[in-house]
Amino acid sequence: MKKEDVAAILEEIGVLLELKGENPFKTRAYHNAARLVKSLSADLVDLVQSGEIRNIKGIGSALADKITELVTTGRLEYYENLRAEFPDSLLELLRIPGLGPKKIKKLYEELGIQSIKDLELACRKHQLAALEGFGARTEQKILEGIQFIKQHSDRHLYHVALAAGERLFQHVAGHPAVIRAQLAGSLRRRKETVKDIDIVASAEEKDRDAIMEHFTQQPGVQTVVAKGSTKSSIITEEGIQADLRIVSDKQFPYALHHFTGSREHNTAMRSHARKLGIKMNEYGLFREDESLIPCRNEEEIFAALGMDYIPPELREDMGEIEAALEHRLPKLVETSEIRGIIHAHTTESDGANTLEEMVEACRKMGMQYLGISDHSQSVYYANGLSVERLREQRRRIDELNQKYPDFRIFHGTECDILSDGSLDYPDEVLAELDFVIISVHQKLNMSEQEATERIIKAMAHPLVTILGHPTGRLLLSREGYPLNYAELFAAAKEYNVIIEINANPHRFDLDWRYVREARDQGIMLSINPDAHSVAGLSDTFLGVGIARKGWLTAADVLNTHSAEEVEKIFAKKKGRPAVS
Ligand code: DGT
Ligand code: CA
Ligand code: ZN
Repeated sequence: MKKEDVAAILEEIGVLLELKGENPFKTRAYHNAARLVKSLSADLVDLVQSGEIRNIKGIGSALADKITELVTTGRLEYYENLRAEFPDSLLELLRIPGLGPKKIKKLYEELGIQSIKDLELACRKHQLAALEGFGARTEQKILEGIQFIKQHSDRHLYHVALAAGERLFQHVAGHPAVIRAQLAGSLRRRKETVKDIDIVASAEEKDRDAIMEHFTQQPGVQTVVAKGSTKSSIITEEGIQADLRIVSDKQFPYALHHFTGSREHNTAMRSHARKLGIKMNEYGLFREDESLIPCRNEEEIFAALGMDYIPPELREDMGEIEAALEHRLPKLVETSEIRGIIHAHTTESDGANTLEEMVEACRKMGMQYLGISDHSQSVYYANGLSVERLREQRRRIDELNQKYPDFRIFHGTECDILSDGSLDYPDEVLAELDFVIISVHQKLNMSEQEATERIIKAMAHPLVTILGHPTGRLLLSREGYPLNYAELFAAAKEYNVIIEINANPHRFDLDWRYVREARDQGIMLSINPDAHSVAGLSDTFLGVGIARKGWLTAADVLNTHSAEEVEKIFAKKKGRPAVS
């Protein structure tokens, strides 16, 4: 059993105990253990076999027993018994924004609500309004939440689809008769969410059935939806549909371009081609006499239409065709250009790894610097740092900076924007830090005007360096608060505030559709993982995809700059010269 699976079960036990109304210490122990297990760098099986699992801080002996049972037998009786106490569909309710175990318990016990369907009906009959702690407004919010879930239930987060897509792609590409293969569709365009996985491959006609057999019979296939010699569809064990299309090798570039999309890009490409007297479709580029314009790869397709190569991320019909014709596409930022990581949490607040572990991991990744930003004092549920603890952290960071002259740790904070737009530490404390990220975590329920005013007021504070996750959205589960982007960007420009592209795949916030506008206004962006563990640091690279979709070059991104340059940018904001 993988540590992710163990962690998921521990997490679920925590929730089930909350549904039972167990005491908060007990439930929290499970949630904490789940986080700990997920972030373990050592192999869980080794830890269990050596008994070392018992020495890990935060895992008591009862928990160690349960983890051992899970890892060695693949089952846990305690968990199975707990699950049996509630209907399976009850846990679905957790996906609705604003509904935690406490509220669900009440709905279940007092109204007998067991599923999303029950809940929707109860809201429509206004049965919730009568319950203590609920009201007409809650009913409305819940209905909106259900609507949101329905709209998004057929989509998947990018990183989940990518993991499945990579595995399927490798499997297909590994077949000896496959000539070329590539991931296409929204995954290749690095969209923030993905409906289904598209793979395009080329092979001789005689080999296609065998390749399709290889595709549909592989391990980890839940259902075979369709099987033909040019197209097959399966559903993976993650519940994601994947389509494989096989074409001749001559056709491959055209098919790859077509199935990469987007639909809107394809339509615009076709109408441009038409102006040149060329017909374009998934089978080829054709002159007026129906003869094929031969292209060996996508580059040659664009060249045949008088365009520079358009990277897949830009194929959204947002001006890329005109730019490619006029040779003014940007040189998009690349993963290899990332030189440091900003926005990381440690065990001091709600991170799973210590400061030292985060630094060590960052150095191993070949980074030059790390910007630590734990939560601020009023975020009690994430163990936000008091002023004393923040200063103590500073001392430890200074020591580590001494120890590693070739690496730079910047000391910052993810400081809460309080409901009135003020910040969560006094000015003299903020002034001691190298950088200040500001974020909204509490009272997210705001109108566009309220949210915009609150954030702009906070950005106006002279010590603010970066605006964190600007809308607070959680992809596929929570819509962010609405913002007036024109006003937001004007303020960021005026107050010289960098805007974060939060690279956590649940957020990807700022949305790429606005990234380009921010850049055009002269605002710098920073690709930040918001890492809560060592593993989370590499989310930075997922964020590069979003930056690319936002047309960013390396120069537009804070953390492609050297440690010295970043120090200067931070110091300038504070109106004083860099120290070193
Ligand atoms: P999604 O929804 O995340 O799966 O997004 P895509 O872009 O992967 O969409 P999908 O899987 O329906 O189709 C893959 C690509 O194939 C799409 O981006 C463009 C192309 N395509 C599919 N159907 C059509 C169509 O009816 N017209 C055009 N022009 N292109 C299409
Ligand atoms: Ca797709
Ligand atoms: Zn945050």
